Amino acid sequence: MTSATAVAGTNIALVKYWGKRDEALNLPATGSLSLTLDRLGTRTRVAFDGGTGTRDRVTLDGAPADPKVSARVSAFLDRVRARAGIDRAATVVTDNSVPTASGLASSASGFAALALAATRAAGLDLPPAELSALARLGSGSAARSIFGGFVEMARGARADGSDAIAHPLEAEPRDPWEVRLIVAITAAGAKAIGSTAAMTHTARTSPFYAAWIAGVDADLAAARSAIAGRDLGALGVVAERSALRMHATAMAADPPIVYWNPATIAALARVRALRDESPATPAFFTIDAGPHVKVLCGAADAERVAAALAGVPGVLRTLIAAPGPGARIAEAA
Ligand code: 2P0
Repeated sequence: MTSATAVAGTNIALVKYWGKRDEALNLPATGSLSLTLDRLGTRTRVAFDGGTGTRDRVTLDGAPADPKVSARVSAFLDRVRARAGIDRAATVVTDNSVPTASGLASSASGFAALALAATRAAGLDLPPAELSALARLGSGSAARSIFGGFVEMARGARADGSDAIAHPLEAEPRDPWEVRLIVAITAAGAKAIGSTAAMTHTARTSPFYAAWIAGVDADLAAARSAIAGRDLGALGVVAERSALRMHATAMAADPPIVYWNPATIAALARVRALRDESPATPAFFTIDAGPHVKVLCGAADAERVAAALAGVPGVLRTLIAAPGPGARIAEAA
C-alpha cells in the first residue's frame, strides 16, 4: 500500500478568476493573481489501498463526503490513476481548517492538497508547474495554491491547457513583504450557489461578462507592478476594483447572483472609514463567491483592522492570516 499526506493553504485572489474558456478542461477565461495563506487550509491523506472494492472512499471533515463531492474527487483521482497506470480505488481522508463551501475557498486548498497527495501516493513526482496544471483540473483556484506567497495564474493559450498554470511572483524572498489578510466571517453555513455553476451562469447570461473579461489584463498588470514595488495602496485599489467588478457582473446575471448580506456591505464601509480616519489605516477589501470580507493590510495594522471588523454588526468572527507556503508533503508512508 502506498499513501501520502499533503497540506495546502487556501489562497485569496486579488485579481479574480470568474469565467472559463473551456469547461471540460477547466481552463480560465483570464489570468488571476492571489495570495496563498499560512492558515485556512486542507490536510489530505490519499492511500491507493483498494478503497471499498471498486469505489474510492472519501471522508471530509470526519464524515463520509456527500456523493457530489465524492464524485468530483473520484474523477480527479481517475486522472492521476490514468497517468500513473494504476487502477486501485483509494481511501481519501481530508480535513479543512475552514468551513467547506462557505466562500472561504476550500476547493483551492482542497484540490492542491489532493493533487500533491494523490500523485505521490501513486508513485509520481511531478514538478510544481505540472502539479499546478493537474490541480487546475480539480478547481481553477487550486492551481494557485501549489505555490506560496503572491501567485499569478496564467490564462494560457493552448487548447490542451498545458500553459494554464500558476507561478509564484516572488520566489522565496529573503525579506518577505509583511502583509496580512483579515478574514471577517459574516454568515454560518454553505453558500447559496457554488462558484463553478455561478461563473458558468454569469458567462451565459450577464450582459457585463464581456466587459469584465476585457478588463482583467489591465488589473493583472497593475497588480504585478504594485507587488514588485511593494505598494500596498496600489495593490489595494486593484483588489477592490477586481472584486467589485466580478460581483457586479454576477449581480447582472439573469436571474441574478447576489452573494452579499448586510454585514458584507457594513464591512466594506468600515474598511473605507479606516482609510478616511486620522491617522489613516491603509486597508483594502476583497470578496469571493460568498458573503465574507477579506481585508489586505500591513502586518503592523492587522490587530487594529481585525478589531474594527469585529465591531461591525453581523460580523461573527475575524481571523488574521499571513502569506504562507505552497502545497507540501506532511508525511509519507
Ligand atoms: C478566485 N473564485 O479567483 C475566484 C473569485 C471565487 C471568487 O476561484 O469551477 O472554486 O472549481 O474552477 O476555483 C472559485 O472558483 O472554481 C474562485 P472552479 P473555483 O478565487
